[in-house]
Amino acid sequence: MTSPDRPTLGVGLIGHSFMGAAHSQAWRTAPHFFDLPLRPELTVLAGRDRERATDAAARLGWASVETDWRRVLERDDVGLVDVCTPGDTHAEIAIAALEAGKHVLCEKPLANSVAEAEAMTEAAERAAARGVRSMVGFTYRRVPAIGLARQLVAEGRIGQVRHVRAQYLQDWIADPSAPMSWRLEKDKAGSGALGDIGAHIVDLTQYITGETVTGVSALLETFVKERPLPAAAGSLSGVAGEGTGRVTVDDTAVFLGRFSGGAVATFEATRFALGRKNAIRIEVNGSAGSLAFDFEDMNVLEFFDGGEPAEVAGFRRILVTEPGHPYVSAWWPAGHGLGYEHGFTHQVVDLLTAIAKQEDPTPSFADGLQVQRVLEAVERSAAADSVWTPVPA
Ligand code: SOE
Repeated sequence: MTSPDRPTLGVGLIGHSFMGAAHSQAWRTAPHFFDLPLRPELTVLAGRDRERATDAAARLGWASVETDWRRVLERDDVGLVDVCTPGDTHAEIAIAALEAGKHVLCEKPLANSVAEAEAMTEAAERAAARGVRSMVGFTYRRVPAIGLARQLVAEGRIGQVRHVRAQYLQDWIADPSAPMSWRLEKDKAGSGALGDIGAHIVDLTQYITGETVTGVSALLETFVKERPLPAAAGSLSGVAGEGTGRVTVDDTAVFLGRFSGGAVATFEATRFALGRKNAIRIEVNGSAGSLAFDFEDMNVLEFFDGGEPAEVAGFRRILVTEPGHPYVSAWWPAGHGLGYEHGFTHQVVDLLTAIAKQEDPTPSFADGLQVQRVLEAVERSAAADSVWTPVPA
């Protein structure tokens, strides 16, 4: 619990859909479970449509509403801007906020292109020199089992990393009659499964291994090229109405990669894996052991210790709910487990702690830019078909 006499930090949230709601619960909850050096205040929520924004503010706990994000930046009672809008607006909002002296938390992927991510990183570096901090929201880093996996790799418990196997599997658009959304429009989202969920597994595998992806060979595919337009006016898709709209992003991204420490990797991101809802599956095989994680069983990390006698060796399920595990001591007694929303709460805790210590939080915008470079390399590789070898009929 955060003491009421801690200094406050006014937060301005831009966007109030799925991510806006997830971030709102984090800002609300964090001070009740963690002893924070700064007490966040849910000062203002911004959304273009006043009625919808007012309704969201009431539902999510925000004290006031603006319909233009620029007004949020002008307010003296806002010290931090939380960007939860589609990717096409990240660069403009985040750069303006940093220039206005506001700390920034920006949803992933950082931007829609490497050029935008570079401009954001430069702005972040200029701002950091003035004590203004920024972070990109690769939230899953804050799942306790992921934190433990990184710790075990760093301690050498699996030896040298040889294989990285990563999948992010969802199925919410497997049905061809699922409607258009901004996430299926390239000019809004930048890319499809690649940027939306592939970005997470690129970041997570780099975070766990402490290495970076140095090259890729990729395939992208769009299975359903036209979808019904959503009926609702004011939808973020910007294409609401009758008839169909064109899907301009990938439905799936599959790629091979090499890591800086010599490991080889396979990545798969799809929203067409029927039956898989939010399966982030990561397996890392090293010279001395292996680790495996699946977000659909997110309180568990599987560990194989290659040093054990073969007769008794085997993957063991570590229930990552002990007070000694990352973040867990603030929550429930051992065995009671955490959920999707806790990662967002931990993100806020780490961000506020770094701001109070006058340190740069991670993942930084530079980390977001590096992931953006991997995404762009995947797109270039897929477009070039450079290593694709057709099989003769
Ligand atoms: C949609 O695919 C989505 O909401 C992603 O955008 C999020 O980053 C992920 O946490 C869940 O799925």
